[in-house]
Amino acid sequence: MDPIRIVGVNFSNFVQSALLALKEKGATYELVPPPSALEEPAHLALHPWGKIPVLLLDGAPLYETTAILRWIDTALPGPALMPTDPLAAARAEQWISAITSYLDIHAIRQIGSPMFFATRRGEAFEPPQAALEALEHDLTVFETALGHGPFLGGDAPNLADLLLAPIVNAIALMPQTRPMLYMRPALTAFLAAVHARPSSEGVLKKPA
Ligand SMILES: N[C@@H](CCC(=O)N[C@@H](CS)C(=O)NCC(=O)O)C(=O)O
Repeated sequence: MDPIRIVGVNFSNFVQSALLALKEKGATYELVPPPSALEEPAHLALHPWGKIPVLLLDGAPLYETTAILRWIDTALPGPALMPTDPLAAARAEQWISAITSYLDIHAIRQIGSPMFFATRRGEAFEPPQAALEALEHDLTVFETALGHGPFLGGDAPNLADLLLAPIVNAIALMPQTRPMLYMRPALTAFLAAVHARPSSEGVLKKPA
């Protein structure tokens, strides 16, 4: 088998989740850049919706982050990243869906991404008020969920935690959202626990 390749860039939260999962499994991998702009044919041949990450297995693409995470967890040796208890597994699925359907949209698609590209163009960016309000709500829910932490999975991270970690890290890195995170002790402890794991080294930029 060829080495596991992740097509993407290291500042994407979903790419970071895939890399964290591979590192938690102790797997070796290569992060390779997309073969073209995401909307051009070479990349669309790997991901028809023009997104990252894509996992390349002997050249064959697997896309959508949750599918990639599932493959990493079930195909590779190393610690299990999903609970076996049916209710705990369903609870982790609940968080995976909430993170990708709500938190990612408000924190990254509506704030982080446009801010990143505006900054690259040398332009100012003010997060939309509606996105900030929705993010407040999301963070309040996750603050309660992490009450028995430090992870959603308890003492060790599960796949939901690996999706949550890059988004919470991005919130900590952005001056406009940072206070919303550090006013919440469970989310603050979650981020500290994420950075205490070797898997985060070289994947997640440490907030100052
Ligand atoms: N549903 C996709 C979403 C992936 C996604 O939105 N990736 C972002 C990077 S974090 C991306 O490709 N953005 C580029 C774009 O939308 O043009 C998944 O779960 O993998």
